[in-house]
Amino acid sequence: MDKLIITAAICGAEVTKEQNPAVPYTVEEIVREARSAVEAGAAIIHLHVRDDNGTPTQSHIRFQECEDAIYKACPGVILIPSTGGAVGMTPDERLDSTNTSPIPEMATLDCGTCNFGDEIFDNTMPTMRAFGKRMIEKGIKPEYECFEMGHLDTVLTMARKGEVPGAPMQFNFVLGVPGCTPATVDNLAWLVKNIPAGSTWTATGIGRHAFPMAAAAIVMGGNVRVGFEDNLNLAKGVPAKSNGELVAKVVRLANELGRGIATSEEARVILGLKK
Ligand code: KMH
Ligand code: ZN
Repeated sequence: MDKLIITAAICGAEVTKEQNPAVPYTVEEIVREARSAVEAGAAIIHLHVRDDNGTPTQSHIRFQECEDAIYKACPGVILIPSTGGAVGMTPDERLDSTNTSPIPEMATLDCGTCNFGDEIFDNTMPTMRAFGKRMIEKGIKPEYECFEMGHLDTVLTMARKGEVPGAPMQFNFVLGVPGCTPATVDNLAWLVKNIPAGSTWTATGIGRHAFPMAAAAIVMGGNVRVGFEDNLNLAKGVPAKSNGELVAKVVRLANELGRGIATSEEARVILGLKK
């Protein structure tokens, strides 16, 4: 089994300091959280950015500022900027995060429309085709985010038609978003069973499902995402003081279960970013 790649989703677009004061908004706070996650064992940072007042933005200028500062603090880390942004943003607005220099190695590509709590996360076929075209043109490897079982079939069909980048594909199964596919081992196993041979995958459990999904992924040979975007607590009623604390808990689980932790360079090889 390959070493475990841990992704830290340090910020997200929805969570606030009112929910957990360690949620980062400013560039300095984002760097602090990225550093804590990388020092704890994360190979990848999934990045959303905010204005200083906490408002989510997809401005490439803000992404550039944050990415430059993160690379300086955490040399060699893999960054996966979000093209999901926040619910309600336009496709053009969302894609602006890919206009940084250097061009991102990877970016998320969300694989279908779904409920998202009380809202709708809109990912129409034309939107996804536009995102796929951009990533093919720019040589960006997508992380295919599936929130629903049907999202997998959607993106596999698009890949067969050449509308999104193909093999080797990296999937992130985000399970437990209210209104979407529940975070169960059965659901995760079905998704994993149906990905093409040679693909890689990550499991993300939302809220209280974060660590059960992490444990499942560790033993199933997948990879794990944790972070404030998905879960604010280290345990029931215990807010995490940093993203690093969430990553450290995954490292402890992996150690107990005998799975080594990948560095960013090792993750690049596992993900096919580097031969
Ligand atoms: N903020 C969510 C609506 C992504 O990063 O690509 C979508 C999201 C997915 O976070
Ligand atoms: Zn995200």
